[in-house]
Amino acid sequence: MEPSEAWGERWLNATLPMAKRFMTVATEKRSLVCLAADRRTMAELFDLIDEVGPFIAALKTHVDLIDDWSPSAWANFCALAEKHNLLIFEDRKFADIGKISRAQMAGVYNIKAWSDIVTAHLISGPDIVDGLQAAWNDANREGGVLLLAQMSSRGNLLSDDYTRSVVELGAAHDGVLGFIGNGSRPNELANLRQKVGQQKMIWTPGVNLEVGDGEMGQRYGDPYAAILAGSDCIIVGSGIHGAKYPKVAAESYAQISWKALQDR
Ligand code: 6AU
Repeated sequence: MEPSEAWGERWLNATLPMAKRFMTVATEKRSLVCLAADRRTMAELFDLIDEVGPFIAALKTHVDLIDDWSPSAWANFCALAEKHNLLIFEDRKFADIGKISRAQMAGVYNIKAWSDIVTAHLISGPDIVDGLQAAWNDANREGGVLLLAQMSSRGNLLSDDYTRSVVELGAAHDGVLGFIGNGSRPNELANLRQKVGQQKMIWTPGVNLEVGDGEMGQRYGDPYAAILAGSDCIIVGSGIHGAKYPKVAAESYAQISWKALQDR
């Protein structure tokens, strides 16, 4: 199947190259799953990717929680991601002013050199997106920013008014790939899709086949319902890496996500 057929309006309206790249990979792999690869050591990370790589479209990292991180190990990680045809999404949740966020894309981790996507809060205003895009530009790379419009954790401070402002500013910005929308509440996600319109993507954490409360205030909703409500990518962590058989779990999340895209 061609991505234009699988994605319909989303494909036609997308302007950022990274949006089309994601939709192409997701179509090739028949999976709208981004693995939240929250592993503490490089060895665990490599094992996990080797096991579930064929069933996912993107890898979400928190580069700063790995105990034995090194530039050479990370180069191997990037090569493994490429081998499995995976986008690399660093969930850094940038929040500072534009020029500092640009500088934070460099430093020890040098995120600008290997990330395809990063997350940012819009609390400091829209220049943060320009700062992040400038950093990718410095590295001669293309990237896309996902703005946190909602969060999955209980008691978070992202009010409806705040969400509306993030969507208004973000929808008009070329450097924005889309928004993080809360998967634990499919009705909130449907409202978000209405506000966002058809052009930008919505990526969704807080999903698990076992819906309900997770650890430390995390909440989970149903992955199929999230995509029907307008999400374009389910971000799954514990549902895959915490399963007894991660490969089997990844395969079922992939199948469910692909079916949901056909059904919506
Ligand atoms: O499936 P889990 O609960 O094991 O993992 C969820 C992953 C984690 C969080 O950092 C992330 O999703 N996340 C995010 C983002 C931006 O991805 C936003 C949010 O509101 N909630 C959330 O859990 O790696």
